[in-house]
Amino acid sequence: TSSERSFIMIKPDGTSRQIVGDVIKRFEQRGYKLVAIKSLVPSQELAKEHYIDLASRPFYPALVKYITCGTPVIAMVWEGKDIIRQGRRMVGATNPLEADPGSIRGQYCISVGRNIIHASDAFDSATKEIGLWFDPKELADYEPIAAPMITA
Ligand code: YYY
Ligand code: MG
Repeated sequence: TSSERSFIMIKPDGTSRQIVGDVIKRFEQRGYKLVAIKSLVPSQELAKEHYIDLASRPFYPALVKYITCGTPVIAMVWEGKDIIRQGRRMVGATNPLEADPGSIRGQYCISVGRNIIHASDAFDSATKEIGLWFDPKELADYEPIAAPMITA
């Protein structure tokens, strides 16, 4: 639906490598609406909970360490038609070596352990992640002036 929302996060390597502007530009220019954004260094607790489904995997401790390394992440909520599925396509495959060259991972990285960006993978995970990273008061409700030129 047009009000579908996804949680998109630039990871510490993406912030460090200064691809923040490009990521935002891609989602803006595609026609998606930025509903919330903040820069923060996540706590261990937050990072662990975000990736809780992967807790039994061997890379989990290294993943949490990387997300909490001290360089900020850029947490965002984007909204628009099919944003969850399209966000995954725009981000590209988990392993950047398998990612489409036009995707964000396919353009900017080569290692699964430093793949620069996160995107929710389904409606349920998007709902969970948005609730985990943002207070409801932080989610803006507004209409971009170009909206009728983006969705008919
Ligand atoms: O959703 P996505 O980020 O594409 O992949 P997930 O399977 O949810 O894994 C989350 C995160 O874990 C991935 O972006 C990098 C890391 N990871 C890893 O370091 N090594 C793996 N073999 C698989 C995932
Ligand atoms: Mg995932």
